[in-house]
Amino acid sequence: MNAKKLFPLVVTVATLSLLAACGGKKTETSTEETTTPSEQVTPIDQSTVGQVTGTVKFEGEKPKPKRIMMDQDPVCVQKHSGPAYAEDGEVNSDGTLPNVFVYVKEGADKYSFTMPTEPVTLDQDGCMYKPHVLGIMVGQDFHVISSDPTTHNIHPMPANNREWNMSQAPGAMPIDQKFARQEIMIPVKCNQHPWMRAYVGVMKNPFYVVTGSDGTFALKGLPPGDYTIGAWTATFGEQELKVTVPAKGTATVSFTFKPTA
Ligand SMILES: [Cu+2]
Repeated sequence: MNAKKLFPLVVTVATLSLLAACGGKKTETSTEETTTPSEQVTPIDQSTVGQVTGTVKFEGEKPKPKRIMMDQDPVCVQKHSGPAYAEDGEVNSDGTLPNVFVYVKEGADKYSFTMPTEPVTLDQDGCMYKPHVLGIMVGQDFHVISSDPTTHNIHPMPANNREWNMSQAPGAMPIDQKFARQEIMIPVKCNQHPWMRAYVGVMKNPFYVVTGSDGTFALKGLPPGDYTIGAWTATFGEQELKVTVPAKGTATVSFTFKPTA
């Protein structure tokens, strides 16, 4: 009888130490003898997963597109057949928003995830970042390339990760970096071309997506349960909504942003 009572206690203590390890410093390695960390997270049952789908809308007067003047670098100008415009503040013609980072903000911490082996690529093309907004997992390879015959300087400006900036001359090797901690969002600038801007969402879970020209999103493969879904925009602020994902089902939510004062 005593042995039976002891067992749950051991599991509880082990779980707490794992939570502590995940919450902050990663330098500690668990020396827990009774169980290994991989046994303490909830595996995802792929036969019951559902999804969250929706649309990000915009209501009110659309901001005027902001013209970018690239005159300081003729190489940048030559890559554009007409005027270039900033992507921040853009509204799709159907009244939805592109470049919104939609992600599972709360509810996924108890699961374990496989790190994608393929890198996330950020290209510099026409002195613009492509893509403008992107998601990446903690520890995943961030692969920066240039399609421009001019020198760029990639400079992420994190609040919760190591800051770095590196120059990339024409024909130089790609730059490969990683982000060690979750952060929504890290702005990236170019020290050579002040208009260049990208945003990187670094996530512990793989449930994130960036809206495109139709403003829709789908977060797939979610175990049934309660989640907080976040929607981040560079210009119109952030929102969050709570949803319940049914087993094998779909929860539908929409976000509506308004012009900022
Ligand atoms: Cu640049």
